[in-house]
Amino acid sequence: MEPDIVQGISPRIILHLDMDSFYASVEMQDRPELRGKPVVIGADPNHGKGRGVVATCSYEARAFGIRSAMPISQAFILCPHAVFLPPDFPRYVKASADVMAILKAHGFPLQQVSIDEAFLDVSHLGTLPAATDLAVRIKETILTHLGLTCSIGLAPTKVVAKIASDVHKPGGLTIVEPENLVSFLAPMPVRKIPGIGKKSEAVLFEMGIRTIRDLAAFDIQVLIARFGRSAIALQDIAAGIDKSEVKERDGVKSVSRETTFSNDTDDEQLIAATMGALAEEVCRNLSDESLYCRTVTVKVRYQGFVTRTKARTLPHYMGDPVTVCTCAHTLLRDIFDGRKIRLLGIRLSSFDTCDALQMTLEV
Ligand code: DCP
Ligand code: MG
Repeated sequence: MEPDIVQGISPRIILHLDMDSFYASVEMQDRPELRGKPVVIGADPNHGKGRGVVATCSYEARAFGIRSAMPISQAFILCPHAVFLPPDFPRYVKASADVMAILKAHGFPLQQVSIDEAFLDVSHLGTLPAATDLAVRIKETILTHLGLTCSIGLAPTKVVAKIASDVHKPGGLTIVEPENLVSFLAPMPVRKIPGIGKKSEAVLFEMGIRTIRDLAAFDIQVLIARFGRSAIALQDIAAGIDKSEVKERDGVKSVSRETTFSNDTDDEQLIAATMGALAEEVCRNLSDESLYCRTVTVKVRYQGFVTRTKARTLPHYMGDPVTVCTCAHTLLRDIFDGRKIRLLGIRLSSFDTCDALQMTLEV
């Protein structure tokens, strides 16, 4: 198949932006005395006995071999004199919203994909030089207004733009012209393809597939036998074909989860356990979307379909199941009237970031 350049149709121009060492850079911006130092954000190292992992670290700390998701005890061994800081999530959510506001101001379709990265479809600019000018301006604006650096990739597809933004980190700007799409991808290790993790990489290695070129040239029937129908999309990506669009999403209003008991109940233990499970679920949805909330709402439907809700807005942003569950229990106590319960639900709202899906999941 031909890569994503069809004669007569202008190739799309997709911009992918990813902030550099995001949490660490925000801390270094807020505290100038940290700049230039190895800074590690994550669990308390507790003099090398700490449990938990590194969330991220400054590029100065990366020079010592420290990486995201590494045990904090190992990071302490690699660089005991690093500055270790606990994460300040509400601060990062605010910085993320500031970055997204700068991106949104240009009026192009925007898709935020994590706390520190987003796609913009800038095809309407018409030419790569115009898109490059915009990328330079975005980098300058983020640096001037927020004191933060980012890396940008410009390419005809989302996948290639994302791969490109990572090539010259930190502070990079990598442009992949449509005619260079295939040669850009070909020598890269397969792991560079978003979605190929350690496990898939190992399976591909076993099959003798190391580079994206190897993947593009491999017998599709053998790939399908091993990976199922998704092998077709995977091989397309390896060949530079990726039609996925930059999907604008409505601002999230709430994240909620509710469950209907198989039999109406007033069993306190069952109600408490269900509330705990609901709190876990909604908090997982929240963290999947990089959100924090302030308002917890409990919904109770009694026998006979009478429904009551009660909400409480906390003074601070939070997103952990313990806080949510404690708050939900207090609210339930306030509205519980002794009747048997048919349905129980928790909703979280008042978010500090604006770009995510509206989600209501039925159990
Ligand atoms: N993060 C985390 N745990 C991970 C990976 C990331 O908590 N295992 C958090 C901290 C990061 C933020 O998400 O600052 C963004 O993730 P990135 O993968 O973009 O990493 P960084 O922005 O920190 O570094 P880079 O410059 O490589 O993008
Ligand atoms: Mg980043």
